Amino acid sequence: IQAFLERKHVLIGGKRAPNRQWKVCYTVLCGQLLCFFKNKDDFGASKALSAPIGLHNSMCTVADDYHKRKYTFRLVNVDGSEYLFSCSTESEMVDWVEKISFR
Ligand code: I3P
Repeated sequence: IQAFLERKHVLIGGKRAPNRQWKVCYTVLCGQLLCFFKNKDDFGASKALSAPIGLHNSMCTVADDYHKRKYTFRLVNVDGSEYLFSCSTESEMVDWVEKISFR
């Protein structure tokens, strides 16, 4: 699964992330990693935008307590980092949550 998603870094190691801006990322689920690129061409060229997120022991759920955006899911990692991802449609969000959870 791969698509443009908006990403917000909420926590780093359990602490408030300094840069909390939403950022558009071409996001690719690749095995145990969630990888980020500027666009599809950069994905093709393996030119990453930022470090991937390791999904081993991570938890992915619909962020139904976040009301500022629709179709947002949350990814919480064992290392205490937390991210929000905003999708375009509900079905897209459900698809990401299922694929990340049952990868
Ligand atoms: C952040 C930006 C985010 C916002 C975040 C702000 O400010 O406006 O959109 O998250 O709020 O800190 P800046 O652009 O100056 O980095 P939300 O969209 O979720 O409100 P937060 O600090 O309450 O997470």
